[in-house]
Amino acid sequence: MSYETILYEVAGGIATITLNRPAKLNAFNDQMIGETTDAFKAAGRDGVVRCIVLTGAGRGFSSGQDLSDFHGRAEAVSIGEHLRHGYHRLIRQMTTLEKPIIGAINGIAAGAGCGVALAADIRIAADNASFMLAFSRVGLIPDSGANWFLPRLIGYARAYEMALTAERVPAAQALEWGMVNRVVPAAQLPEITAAWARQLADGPTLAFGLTKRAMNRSWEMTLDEALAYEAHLQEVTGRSADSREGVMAFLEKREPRFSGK
Ligand code: LHQ
Repeated sequence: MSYETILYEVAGGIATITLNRPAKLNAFNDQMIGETTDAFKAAGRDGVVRCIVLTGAGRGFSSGQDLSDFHGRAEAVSIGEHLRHGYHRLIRQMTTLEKPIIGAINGIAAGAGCGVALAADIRIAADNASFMLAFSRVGLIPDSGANWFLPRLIGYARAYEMALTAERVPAAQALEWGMVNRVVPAAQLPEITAAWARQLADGPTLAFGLTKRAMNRSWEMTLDEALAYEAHLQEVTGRSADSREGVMAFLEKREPRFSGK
């Protein structure tokens, strides 16, 4: 696959997608939205891939919509259509991809870049990274799923405050609020992300994927519905090779060797 705005690499069962427009802090133009969506689709379809890492090149994760790109056609383009055909496809591709996605947040994640960061399953942030709902600075409401993800992660009052102030939330604050899973020294972000990705890629991928599905669907379910759905999915994992291997490994007092199936 050849991309121009992102880098896509698969090694050792880990797909790494690097947003690669560093001169603009990896602002999203149409091509980068499309290529990132395509890369997630490819990672989902590739049976070899068992974990995906999303990060940014240079000093930013992503500064959101490329405003210079959009400005020129703002009169002609419907923002709603732009979202529906662009960011929404990307966000859905990420949330329905049944493999763990790690967001390695290497710098600022602003606007739609913040929404995309929040669509990852877990986030490891560099200690100099930050999150910013920049939208109100340009007279917009948060989009790219931020209105959905953020109140669930950090609660309504903090999420709304972020939208109102459009101020940067530093990594340490994001950790305290529950927006990220870990904060690490910036220089160690690649190595710590790689170690975590390795661990996930060696795990029971089917179970990891169905856990993601069960947790994401739980938001729209009653407890009874969620219990029924869990039982349904557990029928699948319970018959899997990795479940057999996990039980055997326990009984034989050794580490499991999961195949992902
Ligand atoms: C940029 C950008 C950028 C272009 C930095 N675009 N060039 C959806 C649908 C449709 C329409 C609109 O929006 C949306 C969703 C959204 O995402 S709305 C929110 C869009 N994003 C923003 O409003 C953030 C704009 N950027 C900033 O406020 C700052 O750049 C931040 C706070 C992210 C970083 O500040 P600094 O670290 O001081 O960096 P910088 O501002 O110097 O940026 C570096 C370069 O990147 C600079 O270019 P230059 O040629 O002067 O070096 C910026 O112009 C460029 N850049 N963000 N979104």
